[in-house]
Amino acid sequence: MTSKELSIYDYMFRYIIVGDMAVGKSCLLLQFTDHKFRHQHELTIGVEFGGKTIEVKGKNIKIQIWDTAGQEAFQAITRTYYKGAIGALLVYDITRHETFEHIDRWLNEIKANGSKDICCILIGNKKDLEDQRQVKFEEGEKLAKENNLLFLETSAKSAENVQEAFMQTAEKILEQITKTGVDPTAPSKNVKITIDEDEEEKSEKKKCC
Ligand SMILES: Nc1nc2c(ncn2[C@@H]2O[C@H](COP(=O)(O)OP(=O)(O)O)[C@@H](O)[C@H]2O)c(=O)[nH]1
Ligand SMILES: [Mg+2]
Repeated sequence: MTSKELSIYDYMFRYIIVGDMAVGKSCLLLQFTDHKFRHQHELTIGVEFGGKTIEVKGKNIKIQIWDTAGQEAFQAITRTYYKGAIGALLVYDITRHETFEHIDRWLNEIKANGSKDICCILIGNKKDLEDQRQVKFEEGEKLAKENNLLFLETSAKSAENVQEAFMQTAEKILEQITKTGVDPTAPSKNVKITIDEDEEEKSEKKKCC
């Protein structure tokens, strides 16, 4: 554990990463936390975690990230995964247009299962593979605007915009907290890792950001 991780933090933000299989979710997480890139696509069953403390506007913010770790293949992500998350990275692969077409579906999942305060960023990953691009920058930008999402194109390989994606989201969450005076990340609202089958608010549709 580094000294930075041990330092006291002002807020803890839990993020989730969603998107089709192999768009680079786990690589984005690894690049953010460890500044590393892995070439192999690893399928892990369950949920993977990553965390790092960053400084945003003078505040120490511990970002804890949950990764779907392969469950996206079976569309079996449980509601527990979404509960208590205040940030969401919606990832598609700029070299596979179908992954972009599925963003709507992921957005609906977040709206149906996530908190109404969740702040979402749309991410077009694999920006380094420009010669294989199937999704134009403008397409991503337009979808983000329509749904009130932040937007960035990233490369988990070259690290371009990876830190920024987490930073920009944290900044927006912090802004929201400052504006409303309500801290939606207060410990009582955070979800512990338990099987939670309650049906409260199930049918309620929620807005993203
Ligand atoms: N060129 C390139 N390859 C990437 C990038 N991000 C991920 N990959 C590759 O895409 C594959 C899937 O990545 P992974 O993070 O496991 O995807 P996940 O299923 O969404 O978690 C792996 O082979 C990675 O090496 C990127 O930004 N650029
Ligand atoms: Mg993965």
